[in-house]
Amino acid sequence: MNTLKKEIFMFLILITCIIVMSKVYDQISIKIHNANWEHIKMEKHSIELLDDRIELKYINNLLSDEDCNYLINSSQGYFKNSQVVSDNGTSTLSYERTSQSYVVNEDDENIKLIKNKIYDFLSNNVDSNKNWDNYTEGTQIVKYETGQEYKAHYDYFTEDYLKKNNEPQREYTMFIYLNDVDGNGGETYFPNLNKKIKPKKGAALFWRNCLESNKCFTNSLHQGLPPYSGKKYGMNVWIRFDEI
Ligand SMILES: O=C(O)CCC(=O)C(=O)O
Repeated sequence: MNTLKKEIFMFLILITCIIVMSKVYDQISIKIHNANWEHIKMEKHSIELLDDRIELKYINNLLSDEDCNYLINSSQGYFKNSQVVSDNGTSTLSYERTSQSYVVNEDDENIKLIKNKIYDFLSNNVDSNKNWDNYTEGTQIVKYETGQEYKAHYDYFTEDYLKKNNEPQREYTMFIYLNDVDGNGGETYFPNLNKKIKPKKGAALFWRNCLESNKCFTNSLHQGLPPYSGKKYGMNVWIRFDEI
């Protein structure tokens, strides 16, 4: 082999080594990353019953800081003005809901891991035999800028809506706080229960909207109060009576 050939050969060996090393490094990083997610998955949440009339529960530490940051960061640039659903099934803008929202990409592997924590909660506390993925609507991230709000409303659908749109009723709601909100403001308020809950990163509220499709609790009336300073991020998981 002349010198030039030797140099080309050595160069190719070097490039191959770099490619192999970078693949090995990627695999190791993925393993470490997944191990961290697994570790976070093991974090223990605690549950406090706030009001038994609607089975309102406060779940501390449902999601980790890393989960919340991931959900917030991966939704940047996608937010649109939030809408409300009218009885004929169309979604419209409303002065009652001034936040922005975004339905997450359910195919994202990290989102799947986060959603598994929610399904674990549902399996351990509601029904261990259901495939919860089939009962939940697309998960919605909500962002409130200072002063934005969602006025008092129910999450369950009216009978009119259910008649016109052949869909199962919303049985439960889970609302997860994705950040801490500075000072006062940004609480979730249940006026009929006289309960005001302050957002805490990773904590969640969980309540029952209806006992049966047409037996819904007016005590589940709730509102998202406006943050007085900074932003509030949350995540809605609506759970139906039947598969959707
Ligand atoms: O922002 C909140 O605390 C509650 C949000 C809410 O009720 C909703 O998005 O339906």
